[in-house]
Amino acid sequence: MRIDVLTLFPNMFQSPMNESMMWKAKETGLLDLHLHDIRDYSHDKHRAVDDTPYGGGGGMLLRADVLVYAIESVVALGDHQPPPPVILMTPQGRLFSHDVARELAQHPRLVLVCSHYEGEDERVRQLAITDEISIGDYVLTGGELAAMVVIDATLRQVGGLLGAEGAELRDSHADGLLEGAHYTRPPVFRGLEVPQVLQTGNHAQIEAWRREQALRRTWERRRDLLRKAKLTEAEKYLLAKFAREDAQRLK
Ligand code: 6GU
Repeated sequence: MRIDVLTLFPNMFQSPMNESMMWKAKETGLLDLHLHDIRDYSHDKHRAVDDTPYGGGGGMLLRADVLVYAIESVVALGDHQPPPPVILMTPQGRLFSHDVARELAQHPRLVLVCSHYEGEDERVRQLAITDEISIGDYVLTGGELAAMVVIDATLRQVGGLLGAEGAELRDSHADGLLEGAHYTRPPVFRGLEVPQVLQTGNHAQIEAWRREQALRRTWERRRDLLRKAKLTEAEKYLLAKFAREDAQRLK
């Protein structure tokens, strides 16, 4: 997958995109990452990219002429048909999620635009942006960290990055549930024992136990996710049991 990022701070990507899985993704050719400094597209002798807003109000905005020229130049570097989505990273965008990551992973190329300052001239959206993404309901000083979150989560959904075959299918959220507990050696640590069932080698039993743990954790922490999760009758029965246990505790 080719990803082009437009940013005022390309150096912010250096360490995060060159360690661990992102490094591996680049090494194996899964990720073809291109960083573009928006400032390089300014026609101004001071390389200015921002200006004060019409109507006042303070703060600075990215100029439409600079940013649209930058985006159109970068899109033209590839010859992908249809042209890639051009995604503005902004707290006003649609909320990023596992499902959005899977959707983005279907594209051979993405262009991510990192906003900064108080935002950008509205005409950038009208002329050059096809999608807007936010990674949560809080405001970051710029879109760079959000872009890195999107790149990481999206690449996880492109087959071949994770070592174990289909490991992405077992992630939290892949089936609408959080993951349950995991254990490795030692079998007893400070009096805490690895659950017996995991030490039996009975795979059917282990799978059932794991599913129940995932269900219990989701029930305890993110009940909102259960509304969308696909559950079997047996799992719905388990949820009813959790609810009864909660009710017992309250008595
Ligand atoms: Cl994508 N950008 C900024 N600046 N803040 C955010 C965000 C993006 N997502 C959540 N907060």
